[in-house]
Amino acid sequence: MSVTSRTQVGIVGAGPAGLLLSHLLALAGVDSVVVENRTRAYCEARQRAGLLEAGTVELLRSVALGKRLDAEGLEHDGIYLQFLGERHHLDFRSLTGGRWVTVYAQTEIVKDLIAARLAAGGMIEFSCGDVAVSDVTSDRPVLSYTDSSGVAHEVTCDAIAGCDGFHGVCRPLIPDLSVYERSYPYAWLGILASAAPATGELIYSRHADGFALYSMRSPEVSRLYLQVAPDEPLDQWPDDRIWAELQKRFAVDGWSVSEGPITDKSVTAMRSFVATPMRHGRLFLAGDAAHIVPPTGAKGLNLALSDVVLLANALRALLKDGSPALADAYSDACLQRVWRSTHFSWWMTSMLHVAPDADSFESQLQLSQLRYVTSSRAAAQSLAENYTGYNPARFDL
Ligand code: RFL
Ligand code: PHB
Repeated sequence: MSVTSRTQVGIVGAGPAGLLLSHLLALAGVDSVVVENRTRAYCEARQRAGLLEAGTVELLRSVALGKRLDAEGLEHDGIYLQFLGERHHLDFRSLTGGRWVTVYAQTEIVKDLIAARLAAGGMIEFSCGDVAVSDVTSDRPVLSYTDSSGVAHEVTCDAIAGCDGFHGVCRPLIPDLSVYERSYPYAWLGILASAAPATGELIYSRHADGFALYSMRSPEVSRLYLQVAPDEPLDQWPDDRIWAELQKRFAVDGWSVSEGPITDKSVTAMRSFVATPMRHGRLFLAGDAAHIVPPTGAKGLNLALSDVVLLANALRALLKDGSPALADAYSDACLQRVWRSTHFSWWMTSMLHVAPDADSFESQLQLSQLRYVTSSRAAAQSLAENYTGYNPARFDL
């Protein structure tokens, strides 16, 4: 026996995509239920992205999610690119006519969104089991799950949003899916450290021994990444070895990485993945459920949130005005942006990492490209325009 209920949009996944969708739909007067298989604490602590495009910041501000972001986010005017032991600054504001990026961790966005939804009486079911979706080609698709106290539920919906990430249950429900993918022959070892960052802006460093990225979470917390082998065992990386490798890959005269206790350590595979179409009947995919980019371009979270803006506009038109045009255009509209970000992320990744089979010809091409980007205004402008967010999606308030 299941408890039956009704909502307009059933949302699978309480990551940034699912939570923001539920928030935007509520602003548009559309009901939703979010079903998540992890605990709230797990969702709020999962270490992932840190960098928001200017358009993502503007979006969050425009829908009353900017308060803590404005108080605690760190606005950056540019980044550094380092190669051959020299550090070069790219000033995004002057290159793009005023655009910037903001460091504000995904954990904080997720906390803000959960708090906003619960304060508005929104329904988020955490720690669910047996999450399943059916009847997606009918007008009444069904979202079913077992809640944290063991009670089975069946929610009849008008549409389902698959915001359940790369390993979710929704993407496999789309028949005749075309998949485009690439695995990169390296991974990132990421650490979080209680150490004041020694840099005001992110440093992307290409070193002969591999890529390294210096990022941060706050004036007291550093976030750093090292290129490692794809199957690298974490136990090969005691803290001392990590710091020594970081000092080497970021070395410039008279400067060093600031060290402190490491509070989190993990290895992330690098992959590009695009699945199309992103819609089947009344099932719509958004975010990592449909596409993954390697993190070098800092695009994954920003892309997930842009999908959601387009999806919220489309669902409002479909469910409130009975107009299917935006829903019909949804997949193609998302994919244009997805492919731009996929190209940019691939380009940044290929320019900065050292592939295990790379020869000296490839190294020279990378260095030539880095010299070009740091000496030609047109080349730097292209990087800056893509990095700060090309052509942001707008939510129809
Ligand atoms: P998420 O965050 O994976 O959320 C999906 C949610 O669905 C739940 N789920 C299910 N729920 C119910 N039933 C099921 N069967 C379910 N299966 C899964 C999951 O538990 C989860 O809560 O996807 P979403 O919302 O699409 O968000 C995407 C982003 O998380 C991701 O793209 C970014 O984190 C990528 N990324 C970065 N993006 C940026 O824009 N800027 C960055 O600086 C950046 N850095 C990064 C990153 C990702 C990284 N890793 C770890 C992959 C740095 C790293 C290291
Ligand atoms: C991060 O702060 O986690 C981060 C920043 C920029 C990237 C990837 C990750 O390109």
